[in-house]
Amino acid sequence: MATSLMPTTIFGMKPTKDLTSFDRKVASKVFPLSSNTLLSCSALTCDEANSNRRSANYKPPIWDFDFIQSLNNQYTDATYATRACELKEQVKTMLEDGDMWGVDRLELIDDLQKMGICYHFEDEIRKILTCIWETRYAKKKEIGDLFSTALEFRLLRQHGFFVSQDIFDRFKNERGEFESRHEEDTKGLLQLYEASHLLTEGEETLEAAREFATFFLNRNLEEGTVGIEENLSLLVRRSLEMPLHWRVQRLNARWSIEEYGRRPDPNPILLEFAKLDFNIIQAAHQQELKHASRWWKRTGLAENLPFARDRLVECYFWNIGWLFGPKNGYSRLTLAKVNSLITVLDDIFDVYATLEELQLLNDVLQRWNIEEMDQLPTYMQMCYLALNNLVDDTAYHVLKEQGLPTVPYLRKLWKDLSHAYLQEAKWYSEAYTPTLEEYMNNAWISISTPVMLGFAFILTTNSLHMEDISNFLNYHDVIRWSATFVRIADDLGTSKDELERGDVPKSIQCSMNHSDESKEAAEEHVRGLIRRTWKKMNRELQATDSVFSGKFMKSAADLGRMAMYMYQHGDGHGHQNLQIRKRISSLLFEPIP
Ligand code: LA6
Ligand code: MN
Ligand code: MN
Ligand code: MN
Ligand code: MN
Repeated sequence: MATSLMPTTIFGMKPTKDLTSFDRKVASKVFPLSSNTLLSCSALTCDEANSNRRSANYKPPIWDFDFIQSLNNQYTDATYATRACELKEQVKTMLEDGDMWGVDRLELIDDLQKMGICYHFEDEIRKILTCIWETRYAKKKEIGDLFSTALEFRLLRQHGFFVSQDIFDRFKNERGEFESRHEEDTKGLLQLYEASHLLTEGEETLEAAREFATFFLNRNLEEGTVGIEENLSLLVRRSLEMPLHWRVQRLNARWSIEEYGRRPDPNPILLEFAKLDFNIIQAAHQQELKHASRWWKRTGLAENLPFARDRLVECYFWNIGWLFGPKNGYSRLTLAKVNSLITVLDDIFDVYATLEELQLLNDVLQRWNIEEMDQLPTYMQMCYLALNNLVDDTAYHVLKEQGLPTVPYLRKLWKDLSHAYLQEAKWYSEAYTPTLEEYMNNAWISISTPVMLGFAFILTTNSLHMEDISNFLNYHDVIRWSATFVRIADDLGTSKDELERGDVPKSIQCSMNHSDESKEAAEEHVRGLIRRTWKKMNRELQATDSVFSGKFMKSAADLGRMAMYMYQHGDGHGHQNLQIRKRISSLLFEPIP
């Protein structure tokens, strides 16, 4: 038997298995051999604990500290901002141009949205849509073809104007089916498909529209129907992969700008403005990332807890998706820290710690008495103190900005997370497979979405009140729906690796276990859960009396969209697959030429 570097019999016990070099590296860092720290190994001996530890073998980060600090972006220069201002005024004039009535103007708004620059023109867009809604819908005037009807329907609903699904009735025959003359109208079908994803529960026409459009778009692509030019077929393929309504605007912007540039007659002003604005925002993101990476290095967590994922860039990247806008820099930065600590804490619970250590950690976290910290093993102390510091820093910021004491509320978010994590660790140790419902009742918290949305709510709400915060902690359904998107997307992308290394059964396995489904059927089942949840989320997004502000509702939906993007091709958060590397690189590091 090979000799291990760890003492074999500190408490008179032999390790049950040899330590790998990885274990040794971890052990020597996490449990330096002073008598003081040995005591902190709690009930188990270090040997026994270490021999039971799992490993996920996470790779080092792709983009390290030096790379991030060396980023040097010309677009922070004021001359670019000046040019952007000029262009913005010109685009505004285009929008206000009275001649451009009808479908052209709708397409312009759609292009502004797709290219991620509509936030500059919120007032103008609202004015136009109000005018359309008042003239057409209030007065029930005749409307146009499938293409313009569907486009108008989508834009109006996106902006909170109610339009009934019944406007699609005129495209149906007497049997209530969509008429066959639309089957070849690929452009119209594409708009119908996009519009149909704004459906809410019980909207059968939109459900039928989605099926009809999906079927014939696929057929037309396969048959290469005459009239589909290359650009249109690219758009169709991309939408079938994921509809526009499920995509985060910022993450889709680069692709859309490039697509716009390939059209036969792109407007040069619009194109220049979209590219410039994209690059200016990217430069601001890089500045924020530099701050975040200096913080991450200062914590020393990556070196001291080498079993955990070191994913600062990914953790920051999440937030460019769901916390958009020049005013949200501080929130994006804070949430990068939150995500990094969630990721470490999750690996402590899922990979590294023993159940006894986790029970102790959870006890200490629930009481949150910082003086009890020394009961924990050193590696847990580091995570806990980093968490405590982040909570205090954030609360200090909120106190300064809004005059409100938020420490207990921010702590509560982490306590709930810890509680849900421990539940999973117990299930794992008992080899218990919950039903899907039982699993989801815990898993929407254990995916950490309530923590993220809670921090975002407190940081981004204008004129916040204490009662708003305590209401938040009742976790309205919206929080759960957002968390459902993130949880299911994560399970679809990560559960294969998780089960291989040993982890609690995830949604797919829970579903399989209790219904004798195949894996494919179970995946379809949980994808169905995402679809059903979208209908509820859409209802709330379109409501005029939502409990949350429109801005916060959009963030909650965007966090779900972000997860669908991160896990679209597997584990984009932990596993560094090629697709996510390219995505992060093109959005965060490479300006549009
Ligand atoms: C997911 O990892 C992870 F680390 C997160 C921080 C959650 C997703 C990221 C967000 C929402 P993993 P688990 C920023 O797949 O153990 O290990 O809950 O999460 O399945
Ligand atoms: Mn995990
Ligand atoms: Mn976990
Ligand atoms: Mn209020
Ligand atoms: Mn997972």
